[in-house]
Amino acid sequence: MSMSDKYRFGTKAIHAGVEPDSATGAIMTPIYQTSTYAQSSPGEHKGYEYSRSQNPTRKALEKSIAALENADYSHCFASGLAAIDAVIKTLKPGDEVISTNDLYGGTYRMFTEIFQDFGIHFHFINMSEASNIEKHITNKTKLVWVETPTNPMMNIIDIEAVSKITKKHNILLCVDNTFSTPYLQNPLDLGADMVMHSITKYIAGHSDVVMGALATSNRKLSEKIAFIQKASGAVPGPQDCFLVLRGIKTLHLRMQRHCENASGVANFLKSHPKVEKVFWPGFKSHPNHEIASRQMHDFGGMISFSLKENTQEAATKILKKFELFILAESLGGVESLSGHPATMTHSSVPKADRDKVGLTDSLIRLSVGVEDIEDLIQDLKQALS
Ligand code: P1T
Repeated sequence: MSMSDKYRFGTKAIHAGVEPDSATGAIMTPIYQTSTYAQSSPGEHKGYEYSRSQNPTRKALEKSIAALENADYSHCFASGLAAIDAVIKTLKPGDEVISTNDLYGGTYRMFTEIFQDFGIHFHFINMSEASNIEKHITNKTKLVWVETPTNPMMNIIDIEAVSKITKKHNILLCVDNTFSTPYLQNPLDLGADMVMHSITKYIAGHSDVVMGALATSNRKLSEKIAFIQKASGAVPGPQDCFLVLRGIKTLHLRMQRHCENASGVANFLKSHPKVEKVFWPGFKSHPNHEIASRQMHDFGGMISFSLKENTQEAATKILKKFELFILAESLGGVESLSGHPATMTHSSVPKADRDKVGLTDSLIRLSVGVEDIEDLIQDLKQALS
């Protein structure tokens, strides 16, 4: 029986992939800071030849992530974008991808400014209604790219409904699960073929690592990804793998508090007179609240909100006044962060496209950390006053 079948999430977070070191009994996975491995005779070795291909610290992490996502295989990359890059490299010129139209700006930039030039075509569409996908499918469609909740509008996409469509048409479905984390949502259990993470965020959890991962139970797909990982070479170093292994041990505890605090922050913002709209899937009024309640265990730690005074200046004023919500790119660390998507994370998305999805100039994104909620509310009160 595998770790995934036998244990619940918190137990897997602490134990999956990790065994006492065979040489010393060390409880924590050693940092195998080595680029290469001795061979007793050409081709005779202990399963490790060169650290771009395999490294024991990375292997422990890959096993852990596979267990958390109920996957058979996982592969780690030097960043979230490097993981996405590997997925798109499984395609060929002429292939088409259907992607959600509201997604991390860096993913959009890679799709439109790198891979489009290699002859891969991307259709960015609204996936709030999964059935909308079907009308964009052609015989060249090879991949559907889903991010849910989306960055930064917190739209929810019905993974199970999308997977029914992709299965019917024999198309691969990959879900960027960064905002949800495997604690809140397991896309493979809902029918996706592959799940992608910016490990940089909640999984590492302490804003000290940049890393990405893919997980799948499709052996052929895993072999393709392993080949690209080795042949393109965007692998993480063992020190970073160690830090992520440590971070994962508290993923379930951190996520509980992130969700609790985000709920408090969302409800505070909703009743504030300067706030126009709060984007958070936990509200019954969120258009896909019912789907979020079904496919996620809770609603996560990310919130966006717009202001009645819809200008960049109004947003900047608030962002500069925050004491705890530090103004910075990224999300998912223990500390609260704030961001201005229009000029920061999503500046590479053209303004017309930003406007289409509601990413207005006054939109502020919060990554709600695990501090004391009273202090976070106090910080919001003073910044909005
Ligand atoms: O930064 P990196 O580890 O390469 O991951 C890229 C990425 C992929 N997918 C999602 C949903 C993401 O949010 C990100 C990175 N996002 C930020 C840096 C940000 O501030 O939104």
